[in-house]
Parts: sequence; structure tokens; C-alpha cells
Amino acid sequence: MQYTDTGVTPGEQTNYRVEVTDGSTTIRGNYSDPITVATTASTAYDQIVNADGPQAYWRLGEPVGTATSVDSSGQSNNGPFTGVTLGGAGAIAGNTAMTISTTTGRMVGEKASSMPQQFTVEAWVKQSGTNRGGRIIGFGNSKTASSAINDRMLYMRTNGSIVFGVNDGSQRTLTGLSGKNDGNWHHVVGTYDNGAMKLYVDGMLRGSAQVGPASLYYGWWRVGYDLTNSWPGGGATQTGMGIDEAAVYPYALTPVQVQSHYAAR
Ligand SMILES: [Ca+2]
Repeated sequence: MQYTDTGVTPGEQTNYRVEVTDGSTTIRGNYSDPITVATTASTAYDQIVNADGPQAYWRLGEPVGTATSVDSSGQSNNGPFTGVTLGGAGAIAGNTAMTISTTTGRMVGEKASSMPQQFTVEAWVKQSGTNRGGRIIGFGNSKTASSAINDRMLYMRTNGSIVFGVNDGSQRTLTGLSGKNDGNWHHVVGTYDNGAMKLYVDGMLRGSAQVGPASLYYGWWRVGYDLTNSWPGGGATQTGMGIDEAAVYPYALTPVQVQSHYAAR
């Protein structure tokens, strides 16, 4: 049984109870604990993402001038914005996006993780301009600067192709079609499950490979810039990239889950 209450105000607290009647006898349950009505309108998209259990979900919808990105997954992996502009038109209606405004613009979640061997990285990305690309989301060993060691990432090459990169001792990459730096939002997903890598772009599987264990190091999940110069086609100028609805999951999303996220836009 489900009930959607449309008559409440964001921020308001309310209680509910269940009442059952057959017309002559009525049984009433106790009132629930107070529930605070969400201050940000939910969209179908964010409900679908949260139903799939992300370990971090940065909607990147904070207003201009906000210092900290809020993790909407409930896991409290908030983090500071550096070199980004907020408040730009988002990929998902009703919630804005972040735009990289310097060559190293990024957001880094404050919680360290250790060498995940099962994960998904997901985001929406928009970029345009000759030779523009950049890193979208991934793992790196620096919380506050550029990471000397980084992988488990999605980035865009200067030709606009999306790359999913994992380091198993060698740099393993899956590369999508070129031309995604076309000024439109694209949904990009990399999944990894004990060596099984998959890259999805706009809901379509664009590459898969079986590789070794991903590099063992402590690091942070980062949205936006990190060092990609040593990676195939990496190091594209990051400035101007829009990134939205960035999420990390502690397992590999299935193709059906990836398509449902893409279709929910
Ligand atoms: Ca957003």
C-alpha cells in the first residue's frame, strides 16, 4: 500500500496513522514519528538512483556560491567544490548542475575508500568546443590536490569519446564513439566486478573486457578534474564541462539498471 501526500509544504513536519474501517467498526493505529517533508522536490530520476543503493550520489544542484556538495544517498559523503560554477541548467529537469570553470575544477567526497573491486561510476556530462574533454568521475589518491595514482574513472578525450579506465598493473580502457563533446547531455556509466569492465554511453553498452584486479590504494571518489595525462587520450582541456547527477555504487549496475537510469531523464 502506498500513499502520496501532495497537500504538505517543504520543511513542514507531519505525522500519519492508518485507519481501517468496514463501515461499522473502525480501528486506528498509533501516529507515526514526525516526518519532515523534503525541501527539494524529488524527481523520478533521483528516486530510481536511490532505489539502486548508491554509496554516494551528488546531485550537484546546489545554488551559486555553495561551498559543499551534499551527498543525497544518505551516506554523508559530502565534499567541497573547487573551481566550479553552480546553478547551470541540469540534465534532469528541476535540479541544476555544476560546470567546471577552471582547468582543475572538481568536487571531492570527504570519505576515503579502500581499493574497491566492485563498483559503478555514473554521471551525466556535457561538453563542447574543439579539443575539449576532461575527467568526469573517478577514484584518486589525493583528497585536496591532483592524484599521482588514479583510475576507476570515466573521462572524455579531445575527440569527444568517453573512456572508462581501470589500472590492473596496466592501464585498461574501453572507449566509446567520438563526438560526444557536442553540447548535449550524455549519460555515462562504467561498471567493474572483479575484473569484468563495462562501458555504457546513453544506455548502450559500448565496450567490455575481462581484466585483472584494480590497483590497491586508498583514495577518494572525485567528480571532475584529476590527472589523466598519462592515460590514452587523456589530458583534454576540462574547462566548460558540465557534470550532473554523479553517483558511485558499491557493485556493478546491470544493463537493465543502466538503461532505466538513462530512460528516466
Ligand atoms: Ca543535478
